[in-house]
Amino acid sequence: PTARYRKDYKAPSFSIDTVDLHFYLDDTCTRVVNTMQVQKRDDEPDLVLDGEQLQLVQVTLDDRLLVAEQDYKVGRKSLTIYNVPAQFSLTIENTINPSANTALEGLYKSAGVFCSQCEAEGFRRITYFLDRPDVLSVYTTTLYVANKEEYPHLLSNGNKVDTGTTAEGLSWVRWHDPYPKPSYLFAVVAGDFDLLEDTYTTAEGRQVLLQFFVDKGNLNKAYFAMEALKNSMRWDEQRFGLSYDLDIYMVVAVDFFNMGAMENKGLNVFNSKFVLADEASATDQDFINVEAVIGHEYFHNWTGNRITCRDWFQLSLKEGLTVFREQEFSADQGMRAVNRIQDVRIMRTHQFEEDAGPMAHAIRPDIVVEMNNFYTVTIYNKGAEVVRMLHTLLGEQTFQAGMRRYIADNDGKAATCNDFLQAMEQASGRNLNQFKRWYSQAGTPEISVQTDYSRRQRKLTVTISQASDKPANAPFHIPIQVELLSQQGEPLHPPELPVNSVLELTEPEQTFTFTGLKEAPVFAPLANFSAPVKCNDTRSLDELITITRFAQDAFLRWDAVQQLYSQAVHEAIAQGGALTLPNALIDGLKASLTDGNSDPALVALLLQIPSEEGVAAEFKYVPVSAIHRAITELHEALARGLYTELLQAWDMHWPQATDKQAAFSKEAIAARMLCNTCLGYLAAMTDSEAVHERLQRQFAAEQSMTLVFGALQAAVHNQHRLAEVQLAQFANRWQHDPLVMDKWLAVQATVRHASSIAKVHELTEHSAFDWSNPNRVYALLASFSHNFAQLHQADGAGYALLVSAIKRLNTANPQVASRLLSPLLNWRRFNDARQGLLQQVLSDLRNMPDLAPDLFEKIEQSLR
Ligand code: DPP
Ligand code: ZN
Repeated sequence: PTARYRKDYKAPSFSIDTVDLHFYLDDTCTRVVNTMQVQKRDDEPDLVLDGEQLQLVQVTLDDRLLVAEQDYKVGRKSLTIYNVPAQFSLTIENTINPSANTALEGLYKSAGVFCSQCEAEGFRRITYFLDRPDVLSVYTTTLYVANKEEYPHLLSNGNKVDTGTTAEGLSWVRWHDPYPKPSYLFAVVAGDFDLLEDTYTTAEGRQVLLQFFVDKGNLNKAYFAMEALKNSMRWDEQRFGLSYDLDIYMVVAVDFFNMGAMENKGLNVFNSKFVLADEASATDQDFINVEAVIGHEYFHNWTGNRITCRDWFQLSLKEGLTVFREQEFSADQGMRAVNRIQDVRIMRTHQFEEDAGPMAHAIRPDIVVEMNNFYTVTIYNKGAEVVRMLHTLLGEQTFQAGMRRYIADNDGKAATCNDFLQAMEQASGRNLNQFKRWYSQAGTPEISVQTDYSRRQRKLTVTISQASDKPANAPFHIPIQVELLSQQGEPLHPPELPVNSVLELTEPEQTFTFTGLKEAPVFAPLANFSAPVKCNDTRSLDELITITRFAQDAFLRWDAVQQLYSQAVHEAIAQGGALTLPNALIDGLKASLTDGNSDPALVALLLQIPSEEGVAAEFKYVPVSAIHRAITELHEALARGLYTELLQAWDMHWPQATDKQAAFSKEAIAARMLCNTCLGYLAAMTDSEAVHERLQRQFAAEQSMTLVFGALQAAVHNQHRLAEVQLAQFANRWQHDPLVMDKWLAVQATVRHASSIAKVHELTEHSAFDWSNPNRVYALLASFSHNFAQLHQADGAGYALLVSAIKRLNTANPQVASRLLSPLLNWRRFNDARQGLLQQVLSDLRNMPDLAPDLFEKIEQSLR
C-alpha cells in the first residue's frame, strides 16, 4: 500500500458530465453497463480510471469496440485507455459478485437485499470511474431484475422517471438525479421492504415525499425516525435557512452496514440500529441516537452533497460541520446541557486518546494510506469542536452570515476547508490565519491558569499559557469562555470581561486583568468546553466546590465534580492506599439526589465517574491495575456513601420514569437516566434486600427497554446474584431481535472482571453472534476492546482474544478489523511487560499474508 499526500493534489485531467448506468442484478454475477460522456481538461493523452475487483467484459469508445492491449490496459486497480479524443462517449461493461462481497464496500448482497456503500472509494468496486470527490456528474440509473416479486423496490438517487419490462422479461426501473454529484454519493438498493410514507412541505411550499424502507414486520419501529426526519427538515430551514431540494427523500434501513449511515443523494442508507426503535426494544439513548443520525444525514444534503469535498483530505469540511449541525439540532430539541456534557466525554476519552497516539492526525490530515481509516473521532468530533470555536468567536449571527456566504460561493462545487474559512473571514471581517492552525496541527493543547488577586487594587490578574504535546506546533487561537464568581457564588461581570465572556488566547502566555473586585473571586475557565484543550487545574477544593454549586454553566459544574473524582483517583493511585472522597463532595451529591429541584438528568451525569479508559488517558505511563482498583473503589465508595439517598432518589423518580403518558418527554427520560444511575450503584450493595427488590421491579418494567436494560446492566456489571437469571430471561425474550441481542452481548463484554475474556470467547459461539455482521462484532468485540483493564490483562489474554478476531476479519471485512485494532496501537504508554506483548502481537499481525491496507497503515504508524 502507498501513501497519498494532501500537497500532491492535482485537478482531474478529465470531467465526466453524465453517467448512464445499467445494473442487471444477479446474486453472483451482476452485469454493469456504464456509459459516460467524458471531456478532456488538459493535454493528458490517456484516461486512467479507478477499478477494483471488477471483471471487465468490454470497452466501447464512440461506438468503436476497443481492443485490449492495443487501445487499453487493465491493471490491478485501474483501467487505462490510450490516446483518447477531446470529447467522447465511453461505455464500459463489467461484472461483479455481490454475494461474495463481505467487506460491504461497493455493491453487496446480504440478508436478501442488494445494497451499496460507495464512500469513500467503493464506487470503483462497481465500475471503472474517476472515483474521486471532485468529479461531479449527472447520473441516470436503470435497475433490472428477473424476479419482480423478490425485489419489488428498485431504488437509486434522484427521481423515479420510468419503469418497464424488457423483451427478455426483465423488469426495470429508471432513476434520474438532476444534481451533479461525486461517485461516493451514488447508491442503489433492491429488495422487499415494508414502506412507511409521509410528506413534508418546505418553507417555500413544495411537497416532498418521504419514504422509509424497513425489513418486513418493522413498520411500527420506523415512525420515530420519520418524525425525526421532519423535525430535521424544519430545523434546518429555521436555524440555517436551508430547504430540501428534490421531490423525494428515501431512507433504507439495512442490517449489514459497516458505519452508522450514508447520506447518498436522495437515498440515505442506514444501519438499521439508527432507524428502528420502539419503547419496548430500544432505550432512550437509542431514540436519541436515531434522531441525531437521521438529522446528521439529512444535514449532509447541504453540507456534503450540494457542497462536497475537493479531495478526501478535506473530509472534515463536511463531517466536522455536519456533526456541529447535528449537535446543535439535538441541543435545540431540549437537552442542551446534557448533550454538551456527553459530547465532551467523547472528546476526552476517545479523541484526546487518538490525538496522543500513533494515528494522531490534524482534522485536515496531510497523509493517508487507507481513507477508510480516517472516519475518526478527530475528523468528526474534533472537527465539530473547531467549527464550534468559530461559532463561539463569531457569534450566531455572524456565523450564519458566514454560512450563507459559504453556500453562495460554493454551491454545486467541490470545496476545501480553506473555502469555508474564507467565507467566515469575509462575513466577519476577522483574520483567521492563526485560527487555521486548528486544521493543520494535530495534538491537544494544554492550558494552565494562574490567578493573582490584589486586595489593595481590587484587581484579579489571570495568566493563561498554552503548551502542546506536539513540539512543532505553533500557538493556537483558543477561545476561553469564563465565569467569575464571588466566594458566595454570585456571578461577577468586571468591565474587562467581554459581553460574551470569551477571552482569546493567541500567545504562548497572556495576562488578563479584571478590576473592581472587592474580594478574591473564583475564576472558572472553559465554560461550555469552549475549546478542545486540556486544562491543567490547580484550583483548591473550596473553589471547585463553589463551582459545583454556583456556576451558571452546567458543563462547569459537572466538570468540577469530575475534577474532584479525578483528584481522588490520582491520589489513591499515587499513594497505593484507600480512596477517599471529600465530605463536601459527598454532601453535595446527597443534596442533589434528594432536593427534588435539580434536573435529574444532570444529577445522573454528576454521578457518572470517569471510565478506566478516561483515567488512563491522563497518564503518560498507564498503571493498568492501579486504575482498575481505584475506579472500583470509587464506585463502591459512592454506592456506600450515598446508599440511602440513592434509594430515596430512585423511589422519588420511579413514578415519572414509568409514567406512560409522559413516555418520551424530557422529564421522563431524565427520570429514567437517574433511576438507572442509582441502580448502577445500588446493585453493588449485593446483600441489600431493598436493592434486590428494586432491581427486580425495574427489570420487570417491560414497556421500557431503558429500564429493563438499565436493571440488567446494573445486575451484570456489579455481578449481582440476579445477573444470571436476568441474562437468561432477557435472551429468552429477545432472541429473535438481533439489535436487542447486541445489548445483551455488549453488557457481558463490558463486565470489569477477569471472567469477561472467557465469556466473550464463549459468546462468539452463541447463536446471537455472527462474524459477518458488523453490528454483532462491534457489540461483542469492540465493546470488549474498551473494557480497559481486561483488554490489558497482564498475561496478554485480552490481546490474544482481540487479535484472533482481527486476523479473522482481515480479509473478510478490513474496515471492521481496523476499528478493532485501534485500542492496541498505543503500546508505548505501557511501561511494563505489556509493551513487549503488544509489540509482539502487532508484529504478528504485520506478518500476516494479505494484510489489509487498513491494518497495515495503523500497524506501521504504531511500530515506527
Ligand atoms: N458520510 C457518512 C456519515 O458520516 C459516513 N458513513 O454520515
Ligand atoms: Zn457524516
